[in-house]
Amino acid sequence: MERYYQPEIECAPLERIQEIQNEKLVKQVQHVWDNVPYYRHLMEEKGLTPADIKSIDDLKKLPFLTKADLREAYPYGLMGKPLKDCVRIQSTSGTTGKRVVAFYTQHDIDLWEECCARAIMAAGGTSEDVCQVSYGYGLFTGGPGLNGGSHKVGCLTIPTSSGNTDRQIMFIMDLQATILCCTPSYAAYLGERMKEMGYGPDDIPLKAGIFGAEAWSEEMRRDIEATLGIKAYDIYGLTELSGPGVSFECSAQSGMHINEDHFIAEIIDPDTGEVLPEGAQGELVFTSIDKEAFPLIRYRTRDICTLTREKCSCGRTHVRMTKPKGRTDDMLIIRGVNVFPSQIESVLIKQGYAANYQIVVDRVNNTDTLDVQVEMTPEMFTDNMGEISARQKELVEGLKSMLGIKAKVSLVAPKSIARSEGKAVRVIDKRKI
Ligand code: DLL
Repeated sequence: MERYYQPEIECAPLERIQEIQNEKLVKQVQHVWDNVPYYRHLMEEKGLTPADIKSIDDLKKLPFLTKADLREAYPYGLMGKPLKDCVRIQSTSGTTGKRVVAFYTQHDIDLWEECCARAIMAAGGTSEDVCQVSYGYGLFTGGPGLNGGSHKVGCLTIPTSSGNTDRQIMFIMDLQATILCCTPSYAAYLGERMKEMGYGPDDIPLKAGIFGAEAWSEEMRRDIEATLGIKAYDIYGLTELSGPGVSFECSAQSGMHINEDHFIAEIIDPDTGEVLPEGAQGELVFTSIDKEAFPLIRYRTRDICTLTREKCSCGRTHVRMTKPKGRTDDMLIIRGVNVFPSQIESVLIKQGYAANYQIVVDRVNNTDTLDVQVEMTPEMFTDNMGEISARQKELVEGLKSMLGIKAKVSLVAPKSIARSEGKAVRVIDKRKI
């Protein structure tokens, strides 16, 4: 049986959703014009005033916001409310530049937690469930977001945060946790550790996992589902817009429903900025139409995906996005060819490896090199060089046919690649261009 947190809005007819979006967009543009001089200036540069925005059809007239704007306006330049009305910040790790700091009023936090509650109920969660939140707590949005959602659903919440894997497993087993929330790479690691401890899928009380914050393949999903004996649901989000729960999967496990009463999604051509039709692949752009403290209009996420309004078997009507294929900025260009780490991962998993790998890109004598280091599973581990080189050859061929370019493959011993408790670091690009 499909469960909904707010069925009247999650299953509303498209006309109703558009009505809500029209109304909220007009209000939001006025709010930003009145309170965010940075964005007002961008509108003025285009000769726009709030009177030009009458409905979602006018959205495309508005200027984009990018990560560069967030950096320029850091820390307070995009705030829509005075400090006295804000109650929290969350922040990204800042590994690719200055951190993003997002602000929240209590209203913003309530809406964010409702989005996470929708995701938990879509994964089958009820107040009978024991929900272990193993995303990091603190500045990262994963822990606080799912924690709040879990409370709203009424689950017994175990706020383990990330790390201390054996303690995580102890809580899952002792408290009979039924829902696990963490990154997919950490879920795979927990599964690996539980297997080593002798727990099979039938011994593990979990029934569902809500995994996101990084790209993961369908093959990895099947692997995690088999090891933990669960149904694994994807969840997407970004700090700039609130955190997890911008979109989430339902029982159909076929794309993530975007919470369209809070966020308007567009797909654009990343090179020209042109809005693309439904079904086309491009960069995902969001306008937050409900946020007070950090209202972003036409924010370019750099995530690449497609949108569909095809009817979903779960009964929800909100538009679905595909799993992000990668980011415009984690797309590697190797010898002129666009390569996404997710493509490499799907070849590895198809050939029986776990998702323990690292991609090292370098430039030697002006030529790009691609070195894929992947762990053998304990079952395939051997010191028979003939066997290893046959496996390597098979991988080189699989990668060549997926990517169109040749990669060097190094098979390494089980457990030699560092595990991650949060987002996994998959790519090391040593090129200095
Ligand atoms: O990762 C929020 C989050 C926490 C989402 C927990 C889901 C679960 P940031 O650290 O700001 O926020 O990173 C946002 O992570 O633009 C995507 O590139 C990537 N990302 C997030 N969810 C997914 C997903 C959180 N399900 C950036 N699949 C986004 C692929 C994802 N990529």
